[in-house]
Amino acid sequence: MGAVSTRVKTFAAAAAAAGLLTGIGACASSSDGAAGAEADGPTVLVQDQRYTPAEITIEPGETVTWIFDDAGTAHDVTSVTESKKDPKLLDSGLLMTGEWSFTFDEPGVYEYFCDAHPEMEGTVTVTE
Ligand SMILES: [Cu+2]
Repeated sequence: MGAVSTRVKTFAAAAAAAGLLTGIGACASSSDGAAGAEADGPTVLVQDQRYTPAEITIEPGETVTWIFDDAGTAHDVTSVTESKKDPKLLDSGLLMTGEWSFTFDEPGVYEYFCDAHPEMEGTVTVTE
């Protein structure tokens, strides 16, 4: 029995060395990052008075989900527009918790900021 379990451990070590377990590790860590969220796609964490990551690049049709979690401070996601009269593509409204998602169908560079904290800025780049 002792010999068998030794062989099993050896196999696991060999598999890890061969990179077979690397993919599993990567999956586990990415789902940890989205813990508590059901978002299926790129996410931006709204925390510590900033967006993380502040710049994100996606493909057309992808949905970005902002996760609001800043210890009771409300933030939003508002499009930067040339004039205040321009319609805002992104306008999440102020949120302290929860999520807000937007699906980007058209290629382009979408700049946004927090209406309550204009120094908070982020960019979503949608590739061609
Ligand atoms: Cu804010």
